[in-house]
Amino acid sequence: MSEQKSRNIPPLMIVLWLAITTLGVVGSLYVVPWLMPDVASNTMHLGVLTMVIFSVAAAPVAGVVYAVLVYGIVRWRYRGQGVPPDGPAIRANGPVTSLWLVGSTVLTIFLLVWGLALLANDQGSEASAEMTVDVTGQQWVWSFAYPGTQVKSHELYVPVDTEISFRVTSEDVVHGFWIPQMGIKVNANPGVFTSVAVMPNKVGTYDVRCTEICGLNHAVMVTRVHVLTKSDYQQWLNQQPASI
Ligand SMILES: [Cu+2]
Repeated sequence: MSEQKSRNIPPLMIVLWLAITTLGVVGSLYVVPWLMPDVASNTMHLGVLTMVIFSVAAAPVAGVVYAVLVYGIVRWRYRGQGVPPDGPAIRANGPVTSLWLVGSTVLTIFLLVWGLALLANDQGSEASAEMTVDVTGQQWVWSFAYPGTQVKSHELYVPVDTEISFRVTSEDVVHGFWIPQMGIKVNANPGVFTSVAVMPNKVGTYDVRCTEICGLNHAVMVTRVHVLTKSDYQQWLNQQPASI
């Protein structure tokens, strides 16, 4: 076998790469969103979009790995006796090493820029929030208080299309306040307040879960968040007893 011939990428490997990459792209576009929770805020929309775009970007890389693996198993299997001889070192192959150096540089810079742009664009804050809800975790229940009122509840109620800041703390150990469908999560630490802001954009009932292992019943430290229309929310607030 000549030196020149061993440097070429076999056509079958390119066909395998194209097929696996296509499969990966189709899977990223259709399977990834299907695996993600419902989308109930713009924050979550951007989260799902990021998952899809990063999966699409990863597809050609995974394509290279599996194409070389499958091709190697089929075509490069050693059928002789004893220890197989080494092939030519890949580092000596200029086109292949340049391709992967340039490819991975472009990919990582793209992921970095995308991530930073998203972070800068989607930072809800207490400053711009239209209302605040106090969230308290304790073993093993969530409590919500609505400042400016005497109302407290164990299921969360919020109005739609309103930027809400959650002021989160804990009565005992570290808990984690998570609303999967809104794409927000922040630790609930005893003695301090952490905050996270979001604008729910879809009326419905979603999950509140604890994300820090906080003791025996951590797994069942769940409740619900009801996103109501603004008038329904006002009506709910007015119907509550002064405190519980
Ligand atoms: Cu927990």
